[in-house]
Amino acid sequence: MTVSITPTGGPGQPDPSPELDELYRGFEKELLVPLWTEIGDLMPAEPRPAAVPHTWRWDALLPLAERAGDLVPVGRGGERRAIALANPGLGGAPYATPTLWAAIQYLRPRENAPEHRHTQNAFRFVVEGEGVWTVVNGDPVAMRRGDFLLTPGWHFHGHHNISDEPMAWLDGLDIPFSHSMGSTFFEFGPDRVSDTSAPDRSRSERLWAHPGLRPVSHTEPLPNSPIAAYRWEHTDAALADQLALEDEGHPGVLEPGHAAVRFTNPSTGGDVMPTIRAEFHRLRAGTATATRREVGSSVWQVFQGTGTARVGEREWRVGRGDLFVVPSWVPLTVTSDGELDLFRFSDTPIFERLNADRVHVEGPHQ
Ligand code: 1HN
Repeated sequence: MTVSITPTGGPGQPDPSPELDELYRGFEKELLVPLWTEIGDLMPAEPRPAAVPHTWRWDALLPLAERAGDLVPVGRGGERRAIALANPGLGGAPYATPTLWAAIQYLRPRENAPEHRHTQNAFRFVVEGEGVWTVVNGDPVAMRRGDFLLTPGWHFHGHHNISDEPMAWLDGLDIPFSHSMGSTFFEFGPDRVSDTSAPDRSRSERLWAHPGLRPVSHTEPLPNSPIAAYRWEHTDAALADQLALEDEGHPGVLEPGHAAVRFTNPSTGGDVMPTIRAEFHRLRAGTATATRREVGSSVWQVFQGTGTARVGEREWRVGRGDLFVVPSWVPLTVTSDGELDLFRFSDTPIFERLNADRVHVEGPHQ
């Protein structure tokens, strides 16, 4: 590894001279870099993320995942048939953003993906299909369309498909964050998921997923939500009720025509996991959101409906399953055609914890 110092000239910079060149070669030899040649890049007036706005089409992802299903086995070693979104601004790394991993994972009929655990936090979101159970610390959890499922860090987990149909879903993890911070641990579990029972509800849901009720045996705050699956019927009802309340003249929606809910940890009321925020948004037909910019990055997936996503200078028509990335501080506006449902996850809890979060909202563009 070498460093290379380039005089930048301009205000506050020393005049070029042979002595200055010699000083800079001395710095390079000792692996030293002065602030004054780097400050413009290191301290921009506002965030200048390396990640760029980008979209991935479900219609392109799914056939490739199916083909991977034909050609690539699932088992010990590779662990998962997961195919990551690589942001074009991040040098080919399998990272959607500098902190977040997003992948399509594919499991064929009767396949069984081995158990392991890692310190990265993970979730699944199901845009279509059913038939897979993910077993999290021994608790079998059904995966069905619209469900949001948690695998917090250091929980053993494996997946198995009990059905005659393949299933694809979205995986989200904080892998890039963990990798760049050097905080990753990983451990193999059994080579196959051994509990292949297929209960309708997980034990975690039976204990924790009753509205506004927590077991009195567990009153301490937990670092991760103990709810392994947030079911679509609850998310859908919460969004529908927000819009119905708006119709009746009562508050609750995020902004006119825009209902939004956040998945929370019932033991704290905070985010589901320490590094990942997850939300669901519903826009009435013909609604434009305000234009928001936020510190931290997010990934969105259209669940149903069609509309337009404008991210910075980019604009795409998006529909079911399509994913798009919003880098830090890049403005986002979403506009619906008919009713539009979107799942969103972000790294915001990291920045909130570090007191580095900022949000800027520009008036609605209705
Ligand atoms: C993992 O364990 C899963 O459990 C998905 O489904 C994606 C990417 C990197 C490392 C572990 C899963 C992963 C992963």
